[in-house]
Amino acid sequence: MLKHNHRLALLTVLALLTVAVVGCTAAQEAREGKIGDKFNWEIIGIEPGAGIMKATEKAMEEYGLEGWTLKDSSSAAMVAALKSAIEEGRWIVVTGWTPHWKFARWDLKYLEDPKGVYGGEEYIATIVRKGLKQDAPAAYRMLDNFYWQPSDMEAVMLDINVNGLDPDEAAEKWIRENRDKVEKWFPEGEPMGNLNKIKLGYVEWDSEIASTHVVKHVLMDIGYNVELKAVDAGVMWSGIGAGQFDAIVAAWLPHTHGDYYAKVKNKVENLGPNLEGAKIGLVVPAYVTIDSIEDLNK
Ligand code: PBE
Repeated sequence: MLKHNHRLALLTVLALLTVAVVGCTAAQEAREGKIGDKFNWEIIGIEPGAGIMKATEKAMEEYGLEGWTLKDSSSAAMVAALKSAIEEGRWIVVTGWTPHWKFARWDLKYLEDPKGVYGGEEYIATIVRKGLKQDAPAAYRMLDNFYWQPSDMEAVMLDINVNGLDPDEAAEKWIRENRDKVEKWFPEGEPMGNLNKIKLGYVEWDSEIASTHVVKHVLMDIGYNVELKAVDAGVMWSGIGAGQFDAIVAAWLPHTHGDYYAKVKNKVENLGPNLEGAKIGLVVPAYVTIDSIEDLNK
């Protein structure tokens, strides 16, 4: 009886293995000779909570990218993967966004998105907790006034990521060199208020490292103590909603962080764009000879 059972078990295992192997071969055949081979069937992503990751999952569905995986990593690891692929002339596709210093460093292009999954032009907004206006009127006014150009943000990012400055040095340097712009952000006559320490939440995306450090140093120039807290995207949004942060300058709207924003909308105050002309999408080196996300299926 025992023997019989053993044989049955063995046969079942064999049968399952055969199904698995045949299945694998079918999947392999479906992928054979396709463009995905040139990319190792991988899209190099960033931190799991980023809006661009959710958008990319949706894009993979809508463009029918079967057999592809979206690799979680970090913004720094994504850039490292891009760098080594370019050094070796390999094909690579990454989740990318503008403003970002990588476009100044390498010759890159966005893949066209004819289905509009990535949502077109974005702006980055400043969001504060309710009550900040009363607690720290001068800080509130500065945050409300904060507005700059993609080229400004890129200059700070380049100093950090290419010229080797640390984020505080890069922010101070930019402020020194752009006094005319920064003076327009200063509060005019508003009192400091009762709160002397301003807490800013942010995510360690290169763009947000740059903006948050610049705002930190301007608030310090006005006379506040400033604490920065690096968290992931979900915590940044729940934190501003719960009033654990006084402000964030990293709200990518209307699309990228649209669902995060919807959840806290009624609990926060939106001070509007601090930068316009932002964008997210899939990015490849210019030498990659395809132009559209649709081509990833060829
Ligand atoms: N990013 C940079 C973020 C917003 C800022 C595009 C990586 C995101 O996808 O959530």
